[in-house]
Amino acid sequence: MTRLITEWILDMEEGCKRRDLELKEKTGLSLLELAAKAAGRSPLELRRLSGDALVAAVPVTAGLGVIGQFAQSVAAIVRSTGFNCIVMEKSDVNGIYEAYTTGADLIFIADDDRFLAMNTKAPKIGENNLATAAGYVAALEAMINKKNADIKDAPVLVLGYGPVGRHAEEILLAKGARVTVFDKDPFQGKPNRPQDIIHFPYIIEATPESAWIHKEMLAPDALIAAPGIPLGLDAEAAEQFKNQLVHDMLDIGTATMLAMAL
Ligand code: PYL
Repeated sequence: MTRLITEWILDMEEGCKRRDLELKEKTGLSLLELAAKAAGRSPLELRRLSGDALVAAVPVTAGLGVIGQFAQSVAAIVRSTGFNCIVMEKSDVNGIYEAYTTGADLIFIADDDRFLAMNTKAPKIGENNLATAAGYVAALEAMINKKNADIKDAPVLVLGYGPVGRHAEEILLAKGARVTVFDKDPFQGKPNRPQDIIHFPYIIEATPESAWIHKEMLAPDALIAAPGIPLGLDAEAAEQFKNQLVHDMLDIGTATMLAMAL
């Protein structure tokens, strides 16, 4: 998993709104609608919950420590879906206690290994790898549906067999897609055939490699949902495919965690 850096999430407040509009254009769904779809919830139910739910983001100093603006970015994403979200001043266990005693219904916390949304009232939890995979598969499916096609029996290529890629494979198979996985690590037991990427119309790009996919490696009408950070497409490919590409640093994973855990 790539560790975020502050410069990638600095514009989260205003960036959220712009990305939400772009998501609606590409998928027909707002971030909240996409998260609800990914979590198997109804957007109306989530909107009803947003009226009185309180969400908290607690900075965590464990391991490599706090990432500047991480908790603030989580809060900005949660607020953009219509929920009230506070960033606790205290960190770690003290911050969790402060959030709990303030009455938070959901607490977002992340160390270097795990990013969670913990429900304080019910045994429900949002976990970022699973939520990101579900959110991006839902985005790919929505883009496919927008072209009057169906993900069932569709050939989908998953690039990268890490935690997100594995969850994406499982979710895609459950939807009846025909899944192929490429990974460059021979120990993952998956082939690595970059030259064959061009044969796939639908792609989940879940590698931590930056700018390794060039425009001539992609089918012209390819639809790409890219949870991997940094983005695997190089700048030229990202520009050429910008209307067929869904990618962000934190938004879809965080919103889907919220929908899964509330
Ligand atoms: C959750 C993100 C998505 C991609 N990589 C994951 C990452 O950067 N994890 C580390 C998060 C550390 C947060 C730090 C803080 O500011 O609370 N402990």
